[in-house]
Amino acid sequence: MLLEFVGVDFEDRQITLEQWETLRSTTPFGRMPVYKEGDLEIPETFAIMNYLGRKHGLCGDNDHDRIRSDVTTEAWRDYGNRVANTFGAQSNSDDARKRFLAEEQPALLADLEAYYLQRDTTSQYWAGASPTIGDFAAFHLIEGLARQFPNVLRNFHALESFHQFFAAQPKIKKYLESPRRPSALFYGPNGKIYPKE
Ligand SMILES: N[C@@H](CCC(=O)N[C@@H](CS)C(=O)NCC(=O)O)C(=O)O
Repeated sequence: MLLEFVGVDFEDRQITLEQWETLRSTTPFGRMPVYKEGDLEIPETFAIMNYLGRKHGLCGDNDHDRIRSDVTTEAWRDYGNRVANTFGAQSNSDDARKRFLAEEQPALLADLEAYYLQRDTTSQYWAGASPTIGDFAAFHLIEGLARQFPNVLRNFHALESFHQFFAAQPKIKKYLESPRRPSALFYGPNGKIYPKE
């Protein structure tokens, strides 16, 4: 999404699980994603985002905005990890999943929204007056949330409004409407993590 936004030509090389068995040992940590550009090979999502952010001016214009962008990125990443741990682990009971949706998720989203509302700018970006990688991290997770649990965002008007604002950025809008967009942000046969059917 970040590469689409800055308008760089790239190949999104998605692979099958079968191909992964052979490729795994060729990656630095046995994990995807890996970003390649000439001789550069960067593992770790946020190292990749930071590299692209620095290269394309999406890391904030001053320390204040840089910090807000990083905090936004990390806080949404934590939220994403909680979702993945709750729904990804086979061992989790249905009760644990229901509890996450009823209690933990609303509390996490309330904190994230409170942080968003603390910004000292009239722009709708998370950090300063222009886009930063924090916006991409936030949008990625909010977009997943909107697909999974469409009703939840209705309780978080500021997050919902950011979601609409960012989705309407011309480059993002074009990407979201294109076949280049992956069909599932999370996993499951219908792109749903819960309920699975
Ligand atoms: N910290 C890494 C985590 C990467 C990661 O866990 N990737 C998973 C997919 S989301 C993976 O490659 N799993 C395949 C495997 O472990 O074989 C990042 O943020 O990029």
